[in-house]
Amino acid sequence: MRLKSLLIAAALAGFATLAHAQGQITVKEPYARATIGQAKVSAAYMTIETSTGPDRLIAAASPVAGTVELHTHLHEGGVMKMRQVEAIELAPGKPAVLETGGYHIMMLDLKQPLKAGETILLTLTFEKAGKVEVQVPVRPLRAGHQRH
Ligand SMILES: [Cu+2]
Repeated sequence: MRLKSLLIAAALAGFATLAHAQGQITVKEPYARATIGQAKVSAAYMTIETSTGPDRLIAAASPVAGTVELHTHLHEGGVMKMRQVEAIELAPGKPAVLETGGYHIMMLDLKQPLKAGETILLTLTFEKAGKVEVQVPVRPLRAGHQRH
């Protein structure tokens, strides 16, 4: 339900989506969080669509990060925790939505600070579609959106 309303909101807003299409995979609205100070971690978010059969995002990598993991957020006893996941599922009409408080691509051991306005390269690996390269703009952290 939440996904549906998000998509409708996006359609109503009518904003031009920054879409990267590669074969059957389309990545929309990718962005990564700028880092604060010497922080060595950040996260990337996006919506990933597939036009053919079901697929799974199984890995990600970036030249700016030593390690990149797929994460989700879980509520445990009223506390929000991150957990690594093996894969993020997607299917035609059921995009993988990576967003604040949900699935995200966790970049660890960053080799450089991520500054707003820059673009980083992420290589996504899908079980069926294989590798897809995405140029990800870095966005500033905003007050009230410190959590990832
Ligand atoms: Cu995480």
